[in-house]
Amino acid sequence: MKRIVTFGTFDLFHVGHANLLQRAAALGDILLVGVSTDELNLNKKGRKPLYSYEDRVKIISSLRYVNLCFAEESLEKKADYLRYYEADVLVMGDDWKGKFDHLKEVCEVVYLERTPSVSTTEIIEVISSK
Ligand code: C2G
Repeated sequence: MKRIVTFGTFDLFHVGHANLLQRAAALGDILLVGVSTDELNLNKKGRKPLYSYEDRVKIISSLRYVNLCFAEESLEKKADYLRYYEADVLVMGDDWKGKFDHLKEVCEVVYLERTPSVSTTEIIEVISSK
């Protein structure tokens, strides 16, 4: 059983998120998703996501290619999460390319190409300008 782990906020869930999770799942047998908590986002981006942690987990867990969600409470704990969930592969979008190479000592690290022309930030900007 090949276990894939990925991390993200997945706020205002969109097709770029779906593509990433679907392609991550296709690399193995089980997909586990570390969903960043509201507090982590507050520290990281200076604001809480528009969708709460509970709602984001509900949406992501509803996808047929996701087996389990867990809370990502700290960016620095990635190695611990990967070991705890016995990850064979860490998958991230290529906006993170190179950032997690040090985790190659824990498991394989794969960066997948981002879906162009869609982002949570852009959706917020478009809606705010209406
Ligand atoms: N993504 C993508 N294509 C897009 C937008 C996002 O492939 N058009 C991918 C990102 O590369 C990431 C995942 O979808 O792998 C989740 O994106 P975000 O919610 O923006 O995640 P982020 O806030 O970058 O959090 O520990 C790392 C963080 O938790 C990642």
